[in-house]
Amino acid sequence: MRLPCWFWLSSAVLAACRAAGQAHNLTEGLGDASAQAACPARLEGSGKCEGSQCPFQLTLPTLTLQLPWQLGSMEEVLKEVRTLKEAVNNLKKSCQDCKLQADDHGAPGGIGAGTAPDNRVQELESQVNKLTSELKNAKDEIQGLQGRLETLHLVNMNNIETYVDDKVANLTFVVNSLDGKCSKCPSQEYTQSQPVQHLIYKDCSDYYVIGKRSSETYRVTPDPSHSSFEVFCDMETMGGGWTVLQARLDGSTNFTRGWKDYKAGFGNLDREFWLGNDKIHLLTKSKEMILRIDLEDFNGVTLYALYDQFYVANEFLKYRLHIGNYNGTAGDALRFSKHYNHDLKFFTTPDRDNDRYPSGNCGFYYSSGWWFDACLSANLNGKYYHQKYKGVRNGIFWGTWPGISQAQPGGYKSSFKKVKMMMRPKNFKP
Ligand SMILES: [Ca+2]
Repeated sequence: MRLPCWFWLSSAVLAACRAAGQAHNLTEGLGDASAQAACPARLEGSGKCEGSQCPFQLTLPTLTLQLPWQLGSMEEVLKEVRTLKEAVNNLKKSCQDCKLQADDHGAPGGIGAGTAPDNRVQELESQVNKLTSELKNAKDEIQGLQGRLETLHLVNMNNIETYVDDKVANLTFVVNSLDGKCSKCPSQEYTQSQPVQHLIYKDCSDYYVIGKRSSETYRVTPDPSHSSFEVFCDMETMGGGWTVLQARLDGSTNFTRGWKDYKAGFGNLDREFWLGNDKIHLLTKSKEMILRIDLEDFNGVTLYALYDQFYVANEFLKYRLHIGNYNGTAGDALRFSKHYNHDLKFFTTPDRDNDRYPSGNCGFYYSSGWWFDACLSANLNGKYYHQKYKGVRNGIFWGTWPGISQAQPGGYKSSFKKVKMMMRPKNFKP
């Protein structure tokens, strides 16, 4: 049994005092003072009290104890012991956790964590088995390929060549025999005699190339970025393949029109018409064209003019005319003289003055749209007169026509029965 500290101390002090008291008795005569000095610890009553229940007060002197030096290292050892104890406790706890987990995992038919790992393991096992089997197959295949490769190594290149030659010879024979059998096929005869079909017909010459020989309307697409349109094709004159841009024959169509009409075109393609400046531009832009003009007067005289170049610019450039060298029988009225030259002139209509005549509009005076200079030596869009006429020369006019220059200023002016303007690619060979 462990006693409280104060009890141990008081006992020791009392024992010490008893020893001092005995010594005091041996040395009587020293008095109270010496007795007090011999035992510095005193036990005396504490304050006022009654009876025998008075508490005592113990006064102790200063006490110095000499302890062995090993006590210092004791503290270190105790610290280490405490650390070890903590470590042991932690290990114990870990072991308990392990045990609990092991119990959980071992529980058969449990839910949650108990079944999933089991299935997962099975799944992994089956995957491993599958992979093993695949690996084995691949190995077998590799072995097989290696075997074939070795065999191929043994094959001589000459043998391969011979083999290929044999096959080619066989194929050639088969093809030749098939060719012989098919030589009378009607479809092949057709494809051999027919030229390659055009996907786009830019002008009448393309229709001529595919065998069209009838003079009538066809649809052409000179520029795929613009819509296609109908034109009249002359497949007879000088070999055919002509795209007609203007025709006069009976006066059924009025040619006294404004800019918009000349731009878009007007009239009837089977009779009298102006194809339209935009279309003429596209046609002359798509290929290098030549221009042919056919004229017939009321006396039945037919003449022609041929220009080895023909181009009409776009609307922005006012449909400017470009013609090449002349050839023919009707005379070069378009390039009559230095002062009367329609080449490189802009298009003028009664409502749009682009001519070189400063005092007025040639289109207005001569009742038509044309590439007027200042003003004209030719105008194939003039009014249609069924016979000779007087007054302003606003009829169809070709300045180099035989005898036309002999007409008196106030006299009758000759007219034309038929006019046709048409173009064809320069390199076209009918
Ligand atoms: Ca003018």
